[in-house]
Amino acid sequence: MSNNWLEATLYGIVDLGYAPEDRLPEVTRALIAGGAGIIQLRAKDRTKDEILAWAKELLPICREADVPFIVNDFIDIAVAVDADGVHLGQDDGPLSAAREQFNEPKIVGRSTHSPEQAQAALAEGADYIGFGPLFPTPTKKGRPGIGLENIVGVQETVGSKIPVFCIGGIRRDNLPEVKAAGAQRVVVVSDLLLAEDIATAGQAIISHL
Ligand code: 3NM
Repeated sequence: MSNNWLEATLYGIVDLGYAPEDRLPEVTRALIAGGAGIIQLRAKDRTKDEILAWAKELLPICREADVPFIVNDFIDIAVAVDADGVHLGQDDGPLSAAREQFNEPKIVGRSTHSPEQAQAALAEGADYIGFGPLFPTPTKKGRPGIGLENIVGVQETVGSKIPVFCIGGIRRDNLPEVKAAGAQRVVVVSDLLLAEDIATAGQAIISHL
């Protein structure tokens, strides 16, 4: 895997809350065609057997496109399929523990919800962070929006070292506002996955960043 993903401005998530499970390869290809430079499989409340099977199905699609394939939450599944990395939340343990389970360097990302958490993830050795949710979002229920005011600061401090992907409630229609607040890279889940044409929607997002 190359380091091209470090330039990614759009992070695509194949989220089983929106993507129909019989169309995951198609959705993955469309996200990549839309310009997603890194792809994550996210399947909340699904069995590990299901997630393992989907990961095996999607990994080769990402490999062929030289786009890293990241598994959300489950280090063991990421290791089992030889994914390109894992994404962990605040409660998913130290990043070093995840890194130790891979027998070669892999991408380890962390969700962060405040500037302090963003700094801590950098200090802990995260390869990238998610920063959000900027706005409340049904995709991640029960979390307040953190707003736009800290993006510039996190972008300058953390974003000069590792990619910072703003996330949470970002849509094509509020992207100008998010960009004006300093975001350089974004994760867009529902607005992309529910778009009539995912690839075209992805390209539109990238062209406005
Ligand atoms: N993580 P949408 S917000 C998966 O802040 C996720 O860590 C978040 O989905 C975080 O683009 C979020 O549909 C949901 O709002 C993003």
